[in-house]
Order: sequence, then structure tokens, then C-alpha cells
Amino acid sequence: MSAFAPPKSKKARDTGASSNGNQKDYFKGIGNIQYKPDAGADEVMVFKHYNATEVISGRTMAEWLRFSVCFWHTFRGVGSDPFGFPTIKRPWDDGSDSMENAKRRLRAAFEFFSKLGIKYWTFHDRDISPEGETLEETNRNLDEITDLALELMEQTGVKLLWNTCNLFANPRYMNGAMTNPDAHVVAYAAAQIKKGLEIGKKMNAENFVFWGGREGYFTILNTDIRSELQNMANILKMVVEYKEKIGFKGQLLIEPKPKEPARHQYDYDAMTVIAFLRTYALQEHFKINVEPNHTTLAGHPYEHDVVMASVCGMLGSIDSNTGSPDLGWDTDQFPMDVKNCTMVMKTVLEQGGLAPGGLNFDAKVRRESTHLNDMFIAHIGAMDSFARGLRSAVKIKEEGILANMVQQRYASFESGLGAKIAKGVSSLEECEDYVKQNGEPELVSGHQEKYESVLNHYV
Ligand code: XUL
Ligand code: CO
Repeated sequence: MSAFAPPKSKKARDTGASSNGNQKDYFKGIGNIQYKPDAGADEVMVFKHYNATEVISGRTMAEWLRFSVCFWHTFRGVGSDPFGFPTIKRPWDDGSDSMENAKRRLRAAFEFFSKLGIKYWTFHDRDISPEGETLEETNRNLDEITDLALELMEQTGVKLLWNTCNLFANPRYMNGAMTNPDAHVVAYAAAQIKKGLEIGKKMNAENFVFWGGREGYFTILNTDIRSELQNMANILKMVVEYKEKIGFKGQLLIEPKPKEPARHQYDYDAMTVIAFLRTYALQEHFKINVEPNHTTLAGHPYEHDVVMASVCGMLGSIDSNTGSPDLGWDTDQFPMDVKNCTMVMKTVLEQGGLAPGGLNFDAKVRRESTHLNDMFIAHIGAMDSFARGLRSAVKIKEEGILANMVQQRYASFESGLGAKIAKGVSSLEECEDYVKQNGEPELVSGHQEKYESVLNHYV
């Protein structure tokens, strides 16, 4: 994510000048996106697979998929990369840090959500509202902007999937936020999180996310890892206490990522986060927000963390995006690969849904995709890919062929010694006796290609 402009020293107050009064038509000529299953290949401003109200496997598609637009990429992304300047200029955005501009962005965003028919959004505190000179001023800005956001949410029926704190862009966080070696910075992060939780409560956020982009190290030589991990756990304990104190009901989520911007990030992948939570007795209070592009950055297959978190009962939400597996960094592309989406939805179905989590498009249009329509096309394409993934996953589940194949593969644990091992009531001596009586096990094929062919039948 590189959509964050460096903080400006200029005062960020509303000048009160123009256009935050009336709703504007920022996307002229684009109406509400329709479901048109028979649309031709070149019709890309319609849904061909996502039919929000269609009931499938007991729920509407909207309820299964719980799509969300992220504010930071879609309304703060300007197309800059480490080698190039911005390429994307939105007609409502004058590029300033003014409150006026922040309000225009919000109005454009809610028009976009409504036309797309998406029911959730997500934001970082600093995407929607400029930092002031002091924490108090920053918080006042945030209060004013979230008042408008609440109004727009009420008008449109769009809800907040989650909010989060940007604890990585400001220079004060260059050595970490909750894991900074300076207690003053840790306190600043805690104060920012306190406000974030209050905003979450005010806006009825269904979740609250922690992503620790600078919680990690660049060199072990200057890092007291034990102390950093303990401090992070202690701040998260304060979060649990404060959340209960103010009666904020959202699910707390941690989003793993192995590296970038830090060289090593403590929240490396789903299993590392789960181990951290269990080590510090926090597992009851948090779940995981898996982002598949982070999973592949950790060297795992696309669906790995979704599956691992789900198996541990810890899959809370998904930042549904993808990378380019041939590149080694976080490109945050829109998820367009139907097989990947099928694998994710297969797990989501198996665990009975994602609520209160959802599929948040933490994805940005390419630097070269500069047209306003590209914002729609990207989201529609990704929503359709997930709709196809859902339809395929439902068929896979209903026909039960893959599940039967897997069950057969493990059938030896259903009776005899296998059942005792599975229940945890056998012993090493008993296993030794069994082998003495039964000799060498047969080689049983794993049939990988058969499983892959069966999956292909559905995708
Ligand atoms: C960064 C990333 C973040 C989190 C929220 O890679 O994914 O946008 O989702 O801070
Ligand atoms: Co993310």
C-alpha cells in the first residue's frame, strides 16, 4: 500500500468554501450496475455472475460474499510507485489535505458504493481525514469527517465492515508503533488506537483491524525482540480492556504480512499470529484478517492462510486481492482468478460463512488504469470472479465428490488403531505392537492429478 501522502505541515481545516453541501454526480453517465447474465464478452460494466439477491445454499449471494470497498486504494490511490509520480487524477480530488477535499472524496465514495451495489466499506483513520498539528486537532478532524460519513452511511445503507489506524505512514512510526523502542511513540500509537476504537463504536464497525507494517525489524542487531513482542501484547490487552469499557462490539482482527515495509514483520502469517495470540493469552479476543497477497508473499499458496486460519477457528475476514506470483511484492491486484476465488469460497462455505467479516477489496487499479470506468470494471470483475467461486464451491459441496475422496483417504482413522490415534487414546507401545503384527504399510497413491482434474470440472 503506497497511497499515503506524507503529512503536510499546512493546517488542515475546513475553509468552508464550496461544494460539501449537495450530493454531486461524480460518476456522470454511470448508473447502478445491473445483473445481466447473457452479456457479451466486451460488456464489462454489468455483473454476469453476481446476482446480489439470488439465494444460493440458503443465503443470498450478498450475504455469502459480504463485499467491501477499501477507501485507501480506491479513493486515495494516485498511481504513484517507487519509480514514478502519480498517474491517476480524480475529478473530485484537488490533491490537497483540506477538510473540504476530504469531504468531497467521501461523497464520491458513497456514490461509487451505491452505484456498485456494495454494502460495506473500510478505511484507515488517516485516509478519510487529515492529521492536524496536534492529536487533539487530528481527533477533531476525524470527528467532523466521521459525522459526515455516518450521514452518508445512513442515506445509502452502506455499513462499515472495519476501520483501522494508520500506524505506519507518519515518520514518528518509522521504528514501529506498538513495538517502537521509544515508550513515547508506543503511547502515541496507543492514543491513536483509543480514538480508532471510539470511531469504530460510533460507526458501528463490525470489525476493527490491526495491520503491523512497521511492527518488526530491519536488523536484529538493534532490536530487543522479547521486549517488542511483550509491549505489543500489552497494548493489545489495553485494547481488549478499552473495547469492553466503551462497549464496542466489533470483532478484533490481526492481518498478517511477512514483510514490506519492514524487513521482517512479527505478524508473519496466520499461524505465526495464532501462536503469538496463544503465547500472550489473547486468542479469545482476536481473529485473523487474511490477505492472500500477503500469504503468497510469505511463500505459501494463495489459499493457504485462509485454510489454516479457518482450521484453527480463527478466520475472521479476508482482504480479497491477489499479487503477481512472478513478482516478490505486494501488488494488491483485484482478484480475477476464478480458481483462487473458488478455493477461498470453498473454505468460507465449509466454515459456514464469514460474518461479521467479509471480502474486502484491498486492491488498487493498476497505475496504467487511469480511466474512471476502471474503478468500476475492477470491482465488478472481482465481484464476478468471487460469485463464480461461490457458485463452484456450492456445487463442490453439494455433490460431495471431493469431500468423499478426502474422507476415503483418511478412512483408516475411522476404526481400530487409527480411531484410537485420532482420539488421542493410543500409545507408542501399542503402535509398535501394531506394526509388528501388520508389517510394512502399502504405498497408497495421493492421486494429486485426480483431485486437480475434479476441481477443474467445477471451475
Ligand atoms: C497493507 C495492507 C493494509 C491493511 C490495513 O499491505 O494490507 O492496507 O489491510 O492497514
Ligand atoms: Co490488507
